[in-house]
Amino acid sequence: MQRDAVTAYVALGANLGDAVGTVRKAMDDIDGVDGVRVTRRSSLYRSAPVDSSGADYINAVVEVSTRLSAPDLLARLQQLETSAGRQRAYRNAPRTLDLDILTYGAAHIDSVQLTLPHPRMLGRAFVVLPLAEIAPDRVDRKALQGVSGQRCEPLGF
Ligand code: PH2
Ligand code: MG
Ligand code: MG
Repeated sequence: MQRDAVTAYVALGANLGDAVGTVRKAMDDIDGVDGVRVTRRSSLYRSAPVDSSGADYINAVVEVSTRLSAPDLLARLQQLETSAGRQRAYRNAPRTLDLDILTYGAAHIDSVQLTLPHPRMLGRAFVVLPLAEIAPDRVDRKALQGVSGQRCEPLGF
């Protein structure tokens, strides 16, 4: 039996190489995964590294409708990170592509691989601003105010 489609949100980030091209392509690649459809795309944002180093990041968020389980979705996203040349040198190292599941339906998950909802999502402008653009009801005013001091500007699509 096929599972019902679940709405999930995925954050995209990159700050090595052609970050704009990588994030745009990643949105198409996510849509190309079997069992995953991208239903909304935020604009791209340029943001200052948070607890990280190197160039400014390019960030965005997409909404997906998926029939994959959360662990299967994570595994497919990690394959896309690897295909984009991602190396895991150290925690928060500059990266060619980072794909983080923010929420998966109403699921609360706390496993070694995956914590959902993403524990830091509402404290980061580079997640809160693009998420508010495509899913305003998922971001309250307090979260927007909380990140207002972080540099994060929209670049368009
Ligand atoms: N990702 C991190 C750490 N810091 N900073 C910005 N601006 N954008 C990111 O995507 C980002 C970060 C860990 O994944
Ligand atoms: Mg991340
Ligand atoms: Mg990640």
